[in-house]
Amino acid sequence: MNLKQLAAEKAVEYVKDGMRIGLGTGSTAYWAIRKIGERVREGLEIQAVATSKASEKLAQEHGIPLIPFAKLDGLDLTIDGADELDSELHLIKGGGGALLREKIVAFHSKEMIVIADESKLVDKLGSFPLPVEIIPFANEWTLASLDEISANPMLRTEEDHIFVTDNGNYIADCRFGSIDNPAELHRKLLAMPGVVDNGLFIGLAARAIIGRKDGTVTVLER
Ligand code: DER
Repeated sequence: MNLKQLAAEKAVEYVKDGMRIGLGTGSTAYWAIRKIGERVREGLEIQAVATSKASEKLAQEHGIPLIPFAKLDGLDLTIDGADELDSELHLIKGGGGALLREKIVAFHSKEMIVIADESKLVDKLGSFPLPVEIIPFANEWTLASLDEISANPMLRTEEDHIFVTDNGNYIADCRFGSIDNPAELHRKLLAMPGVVDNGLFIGLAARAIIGRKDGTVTVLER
């Protein structure tokens, strides 16, 4: 079993009958969706929403019942990965380009459990470029605004074209270097016209489940 699978399957132990679940996005969340699908086939009764078109497709393939947002007023638990997490469970997410839907789903969940292999643990956020979702309109000016705050933004591309998120937006991968105050940077970015959201998840995750190289799993709590 790989470290991502180890963490993901431990997190799925927190899923109980009757829960409304947010399904994350990425290669770690993949294992959680697989395991939830297995338990659904064994009789687990849950309702779920997905944080990306890719996870929606995966959930359907695994027989997980997806419910329209209009029929739910929130979620009990979201299980999702991260690109980096620090000791206060501040996260950088968005490596897979799903940060906006992931943040909305996490925000409306009673609990968010982060799942990761131990390589994602950092003392300070910022080694991983911070994904910032921006609208296409005047993106050149938004990129210039990001550059003015030392973001060193790079518009994300996929093969030979600009990467477009599930929401029709672009992603600027920003290299701030070590981020001393993630909460302050998060606020500064949200105030910038043209920026939709960013990959800093502050105060959303209460628990992290980490797969360790020695085959153990540790649970970190804020
Ligand atoms: O795009 C995302 O936010 C993903 O959750 C990402 O941060 C983690 O992806 P991984 O599990 O494939 O490393």
